[in-house]
Amino acid sequence: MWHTAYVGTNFASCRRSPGTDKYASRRGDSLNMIKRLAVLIAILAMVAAACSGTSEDDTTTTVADATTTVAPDTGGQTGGTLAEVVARGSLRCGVSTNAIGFAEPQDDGSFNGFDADYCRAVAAAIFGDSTAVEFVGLTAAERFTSLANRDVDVLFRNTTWTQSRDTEIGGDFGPTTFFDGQQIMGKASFGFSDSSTLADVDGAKLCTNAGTTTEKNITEGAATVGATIELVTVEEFPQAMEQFRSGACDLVTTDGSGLFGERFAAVGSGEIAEGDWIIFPTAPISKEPLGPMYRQNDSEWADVINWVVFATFIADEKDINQGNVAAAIASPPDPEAGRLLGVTDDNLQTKMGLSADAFANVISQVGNYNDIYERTLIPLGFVRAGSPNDIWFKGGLLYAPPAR
Ligand SMILES: N[C@@H](CCC(=O)N[C@@H](CS)C(=O)NCC(=O)O)C(=O)O
Repeated sequence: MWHTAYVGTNFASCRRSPGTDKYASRRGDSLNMIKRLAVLIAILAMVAAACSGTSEDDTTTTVADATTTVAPDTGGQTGGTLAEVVARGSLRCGVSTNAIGFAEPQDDGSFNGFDADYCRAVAAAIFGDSTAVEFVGLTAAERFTSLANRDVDVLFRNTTWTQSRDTEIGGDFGPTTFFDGQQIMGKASFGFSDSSTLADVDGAKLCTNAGTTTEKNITEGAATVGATIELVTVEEFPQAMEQFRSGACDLVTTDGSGLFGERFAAVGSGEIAEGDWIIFPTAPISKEPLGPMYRQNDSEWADVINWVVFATFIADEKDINQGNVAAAIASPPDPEAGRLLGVTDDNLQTKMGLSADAFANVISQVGNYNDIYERTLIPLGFVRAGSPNDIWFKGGLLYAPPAR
């Protein structure tokens, strides 16, 4: 039954391949018409091949092909996303449908959370208005197709940077915004404890969402330690939690951040007591560097996304935050801060198609990395100090090139 849900997604991605229409509308001359026909034939062949299979790898191939063939031919490194976003007047940002602390849907259609705030930061940089965002909640399985089809401009969607996503899927990745790792959650009443290991999943039924690194890690990991598991994949992670709650699944697995968020909410609502749900193993079973993903070969857009993220890191390094940024603009604490905030003659941000004060707007409207983390994750009990998500000179992995 669950497999059917996944297959449904696979076919949906095939149906959307009429993204070729977009390709057609972007090209006008006869030479391009010939190229278009050739591409169309190639796409039809690819679609036929992709639709004949049901594995995630097949889905992947479809997305990769859509990306590389549908992208407008701009003859270089500009995929046109910045111009498209500016013309539209808002950013279309792909986020999770519901990930506690990262992308929580609100009544007005917006989302709150760490990833959602990075969408707002990009909008603040481009428009000077952090509210100029159209949030698009996406399941894990549909996110890459959505990006390839230009339904969204960027993904801030708990997306792990992997080799195949960076290459055959047709994406590029910006700086990692959250260093994560996959873990498993079980019930203490079933005998799980903080010292439980991956081998302890032997014989268990595990739930997770489809189209993720999670599925592959647990399958490989369990096999490596000789554990036999039954893996149930659902479309959205909250459905996996329902199965876990009802006992239909013994265990759930995803990025540790997702499990901590779910457990925190369940304790907070009084559903469970502290200690009822155990997250293990203590050392995650995978590396999950989460960050922005956008279409490949769009260097101009990549610069914007990357430097918005770097700006939040650099401001954090200098302790320039939402509360004191006005003072820093009036009197920059050092020359680099002046450049970052757009108050020197360098006008660095204008070199990437933004206004000089683009990053000043990011910091004043959304905040630096620490502001974002404190607003969205600290309330859920996440600890930043001493984690990989701390700034490099405090022992973490966050490191930005100089604003020069
Ligand atoms: N980081 C992994 C997993 C991403 C993922 O789907 N995570 C879950 C748990 S945090 C999620 O986003 N759930 C929200 C949803 O399904 O909308 C990946 O990129 O494949």
